[in-house]
Amino acid sequence: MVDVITEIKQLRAEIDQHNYRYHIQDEPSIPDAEYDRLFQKLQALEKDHPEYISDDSPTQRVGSAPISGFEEVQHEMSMLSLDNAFSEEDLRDFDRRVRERLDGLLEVPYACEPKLDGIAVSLMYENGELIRGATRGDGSTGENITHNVRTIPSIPLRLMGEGIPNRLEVRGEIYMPKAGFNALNERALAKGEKAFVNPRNAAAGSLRQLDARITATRPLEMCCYGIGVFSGGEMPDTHVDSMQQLNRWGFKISRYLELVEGAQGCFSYYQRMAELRNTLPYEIDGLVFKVDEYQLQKQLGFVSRYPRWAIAHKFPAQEEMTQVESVEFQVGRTGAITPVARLKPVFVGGVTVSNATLHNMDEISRLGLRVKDWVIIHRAGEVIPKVVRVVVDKRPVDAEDVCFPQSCPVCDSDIEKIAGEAIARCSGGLSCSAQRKEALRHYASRKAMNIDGLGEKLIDALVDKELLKSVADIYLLQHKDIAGLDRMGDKSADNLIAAIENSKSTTLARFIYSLGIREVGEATARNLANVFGDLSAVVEASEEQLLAVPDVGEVVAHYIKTFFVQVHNLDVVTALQEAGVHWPKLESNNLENQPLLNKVYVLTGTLELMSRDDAKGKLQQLGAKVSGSVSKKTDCVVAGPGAGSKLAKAESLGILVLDENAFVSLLVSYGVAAS
Ligand code: D41
Repeated sequence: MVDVITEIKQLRAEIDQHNYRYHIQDEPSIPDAEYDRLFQKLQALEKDHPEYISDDSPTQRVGSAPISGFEEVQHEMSMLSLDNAFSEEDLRDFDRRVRERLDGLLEVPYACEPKLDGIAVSLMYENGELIRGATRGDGSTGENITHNVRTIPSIPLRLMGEGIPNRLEVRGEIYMPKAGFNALNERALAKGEKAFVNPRNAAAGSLRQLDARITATRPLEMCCYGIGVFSGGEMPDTHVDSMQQLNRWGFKISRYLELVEGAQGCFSYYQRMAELRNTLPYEIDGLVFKVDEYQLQKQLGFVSRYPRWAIAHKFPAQEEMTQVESVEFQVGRTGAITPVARLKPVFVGGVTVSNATLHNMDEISRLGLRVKDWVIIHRAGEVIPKVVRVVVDKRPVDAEDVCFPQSCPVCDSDIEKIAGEAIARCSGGLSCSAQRKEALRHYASRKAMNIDGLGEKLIDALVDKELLKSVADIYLLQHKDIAGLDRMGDKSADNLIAAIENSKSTTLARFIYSLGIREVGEATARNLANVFGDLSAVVEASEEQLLAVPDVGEVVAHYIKTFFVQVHNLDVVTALQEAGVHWPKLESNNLENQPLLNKVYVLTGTLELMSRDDAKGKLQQLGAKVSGSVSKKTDCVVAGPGAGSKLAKAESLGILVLDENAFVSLLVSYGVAAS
């Protein structure tokens, strides 16, 4: 039987090890329940033997009693700032200055890392033990936040491993991951409290607590970016080696830390990270490039507060301010009435934005938005721009409340709003020209019946002239109806008639998709076609039978059933078939015939033997899901030439990667022809 203190120490070491695996390496080694048992055991032993409680015990992270105020901390070595580069040219200038000062060195090795959007801090360790945490402040004086940093799980209370120096100052960024930020705000709103504006403010607010028990409930993380004071040990020679050493001592470092050669290496890193930016679980506002070798850093020195050996390359802003000129209401394909903000054009996230959806009235109330308000627009990656908040301080005196229309703004039909649902709908159905236009647009779209030339403007004109009352009317159109409309010449009219004729020969999956049943997207349509094999089986299927189809849940099953019991819908389906729309008969494919059922595939790079849409269709036919981004859930990545960050990510996660030839062989092995 070991004595209590030995048992306590063993438990602490074991828990620290699991913490390290979980928070630093991102690879939990035991289930949460098992971890909780170890933790409770340690807590119980410490309760019985309070004389053995020590500051570095993992049980001591819950937060101590409130302090009365923040003390000032003088940094022993000042914490420098970062100069910014906003363009490729700025970065080239930086690299040129570096090389000039290094006697014309041709290629400088740079350490590259993401620039986390958080709060810079300094952590002081003496003989391996955390003795002080401080904010960067103005670089020479910060605030003592030891009580708060001690609650952050990715900050070690005691260093682990070999070669620990007598004194070590670790510098890094404390930030709040996006998911934790969203959850925190949801909790705040549910309690009627104010939400934080962004993850950075939430992190700052959490560190500014006098009561560490509050900080302990905030999802904060820390990632290291440098070393300050270092004595009584052997300091590595380069930035990358130092970071790896810190990682072995128990700190989190960026998984994207990389060593590249010269400005060209920095650009290529920039390109890859810009693509990854929106898929990261935390916000970054740019990248940091650092001359890797300390010897060279020393030679370069610094000017005022900026080191000459490092630069931050900022990404284009994803948030900008602009003014709402008006709020209009659009009617969608399913009658949903959506408020849209018309904005003074603003350049954000790489494009000029002049409209942003406001989703529904609840969203407008949540934002507290009035017409003429100044607002913050967020646009990240390819997503639709969003109004994230109103700048109330800038509200003009003549700002007006937004009035929801009393009837459909297009056809004047009554508006229906189901209690508890945020969305209001026009009750006019296909008698509402807006809904008819949307239904026609959807029917003719590329992934539906693919009628080239039947675009938005032409549909508007044909509906306004009452030539198109339903999608079936498309097949009654004649040359004379079209020529002369919307700048259509004879030739374009001929082409359109030919495209309409061509569209008659289609597939069952496309046909089902083109009907525009609520929530039935391409993948669901394909699954319905595969499972039922022919249209009458889909029309007649019960809700239970529909539920057996991959991707179809109760709500979707209900929408499908509702669609096919309505006589006017069945009339349109019959009219389309009578007009000559047809598809090859499919063998009804029960679920066992989908060998890739629920497997997640990602396509990247250029495919040379087939189009991306074809590859996607074939995978879906075999039951696979095709996703746009690589994650731990991905089963396989098909990579053609030019594949970039997705391929790199797949390789780093150890996911199966196929080139196009191997992919074609796979298809053939499942009886699917390559073209
Ligand atoms: O991720 C960051 N925010 C980050 C900040 C980083 N990756 N590296 C940094 N490196 C430095 C130098 C080169 C001065 C050691 C930094 C910062 N500084 C920094 N953060 C706030 C002020 C300066």
